[in-house]
Amino acid sequence: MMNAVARRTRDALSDPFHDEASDAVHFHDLHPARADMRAEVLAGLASPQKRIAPKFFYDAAGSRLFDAICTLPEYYPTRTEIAILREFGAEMAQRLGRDALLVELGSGSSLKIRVLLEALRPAVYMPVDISRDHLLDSARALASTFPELQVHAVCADYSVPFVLPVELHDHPRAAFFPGSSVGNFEPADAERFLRRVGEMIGRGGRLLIGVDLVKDHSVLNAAYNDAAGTTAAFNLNLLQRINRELDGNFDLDAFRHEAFFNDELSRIEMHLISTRDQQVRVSGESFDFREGESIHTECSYKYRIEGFHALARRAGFEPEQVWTDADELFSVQCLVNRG
Ligand code: AVI
Repeated sequence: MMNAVARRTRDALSDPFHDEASDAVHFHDLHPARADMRAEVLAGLASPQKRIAPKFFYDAAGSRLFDAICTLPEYYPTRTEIAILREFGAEMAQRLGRDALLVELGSGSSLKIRVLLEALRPAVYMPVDISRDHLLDSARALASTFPELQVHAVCADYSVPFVLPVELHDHPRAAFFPGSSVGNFEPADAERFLRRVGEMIGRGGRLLIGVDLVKDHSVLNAAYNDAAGTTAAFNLNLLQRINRELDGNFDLDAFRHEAFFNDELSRIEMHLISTRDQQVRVSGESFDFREGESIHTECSYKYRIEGFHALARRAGFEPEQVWTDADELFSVQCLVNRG
């Protein structure tokens, strides 16, 4: 088992830390600002519609629960996207071109890119993730499976602008953003985000992006209300995290998970509903809840292909190709930056 704390030496070329645990991994720490969880949570609980941002789901327990969600029978996005990547990987590779500088945004365990790497053969794979240790472990594991691959792991918050720490002028640039994480942005924020990705990959750069599609509401509702209660546990874990990290006293038995498809806004909404009138203290401040009152914790937008194309065009991209499964549950789309 590798040491979780990397031993690092300086690399003369691009000034990353060269990870001695794996010859092929270069580590660039852009020192992402830590979210001010206390200020954000207190402001969210004080607003008329109480809210907590979904980025706070992902502490260690939340990340484990999310991994479990991805394997649930009702949660179709992960397995459907992987099947699309498997089936059409060669075509995707043709679109993106070999020998690219391939940036993966929010790479997590780098599981999906494994399906594509054989066909893609990028010059450099650059996973970007905010979670330093997880990023390093995944980058090392990947480098040991693909010993020829140069891996430049970048610890950064991809949701805010950052400059690529490695420039490869002779190689095309491409980005990979799977999982329909774009659906967790408000559409205006998704557009801003895509525009920034466009700036990062430059004119002519290609983005391969996973986008979840509008479908039968019963399928959508089941995916966020699984029978095993894993999504409920994931949602409620937020309150446990606040109790632990922000000296809160949420009674987890006095809140329940609720998720539903909001047809008008084309999004799944997740909420935590207070099951009684109560007062909760967080970081020394009090918040009153009425019975039935909600904390809005997540939006997961679902797109029609034309709708997503319109959004991509507003962000300076031209859609090139769309791959879907036979039931059109999920799509992987190739966009080229015209900006
Ligand atoms: C990470 N994201 C794309 C997931 C989604 O489906 O919106 C998060 C999630 N929330 C509940 N289940 C999964």
